[in-house]
Amino acid sequence: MKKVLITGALGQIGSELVSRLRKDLGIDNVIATDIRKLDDNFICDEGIFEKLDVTDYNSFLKLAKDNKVDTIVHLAALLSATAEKNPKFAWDLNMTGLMNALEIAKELKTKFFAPSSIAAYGPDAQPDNTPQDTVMNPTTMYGVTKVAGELLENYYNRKYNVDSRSVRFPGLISYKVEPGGGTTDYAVDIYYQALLTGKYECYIDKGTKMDMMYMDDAIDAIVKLMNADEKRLVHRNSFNITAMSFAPEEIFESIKKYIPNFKMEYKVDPVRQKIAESWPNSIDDSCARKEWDFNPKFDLDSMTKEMLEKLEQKLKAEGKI
Ligand code: AKB
Repeated sequence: MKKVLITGALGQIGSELVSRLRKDLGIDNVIATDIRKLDDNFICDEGIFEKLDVTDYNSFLKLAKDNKVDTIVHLAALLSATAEKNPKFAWDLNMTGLMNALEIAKELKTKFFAPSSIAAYGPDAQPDNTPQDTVMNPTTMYGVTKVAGELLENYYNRKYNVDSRSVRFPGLISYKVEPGGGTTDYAVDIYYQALLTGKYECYIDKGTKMDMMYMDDAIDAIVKLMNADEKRLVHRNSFNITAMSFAPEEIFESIKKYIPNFKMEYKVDPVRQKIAESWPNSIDDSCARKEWDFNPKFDLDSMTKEMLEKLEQKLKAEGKI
């Protein structure tokens, strides 16, 4: 990776990946793009930013070509809960965007990364320690686009030799930019509410376990996979990766170690609860560990410590606490 174009760069992953790659590759070697305009939420605002609708093939191609990029990181997509509200739009955006991005990667011979998700699995998959290669059968539109996307990325690799690589991300937890429209978002909201109000109303039910990861580990994973020796990769699209698996009561207990008066009650949202129940409790990421040395650093308690410290600083700077 020498010069990278990132779509969805104002999102939760994008904003942190842009900062990291600008540090690694130089400020002018990361072209950040998003359908939204640049605003105060965009942390790394010094380098190149272009407005881009990923369903507009010609504009997408022109941007990649004019900037002579050698890597495309395609992050623009709707997440699970939003996709369930508008499945047709989710299919159109997630699949047309991905197909355009892959066509451009083929045309310009670039490397390629687009994330998949634990949402690629459905209720037929073994729920605990879910294997890398097994029955998927997702029951959400988001999951359907993720499985289709994985197959498409493998297809472009086999047929056109596109160097496509991907991971199945679990819920990602970070303090810089909030996620939007996901089922795992509660695990970010809970830290905000712990600091802002001291109480949290959880829309996911007690006992519902899902895989999660701190954003630093997620960004490291993208960089590590993209730099991995191709000869070691048995899999490509997509590797299971996880750092921890917990239910709401476990993250609540972890926060209580630092904020003893923190309170939580449950007000379950049936739509997001159903999505969460259709996903694994915990996935097996041994292939990623073996094939490209994936090795996350944060567990639940070390993440909670860091989240509360960093988020408190941020909320203070914004005058919110
Ligand atoms: C979501 O909840 O939709 C995402 C995901 C697990 O892909 N965070």
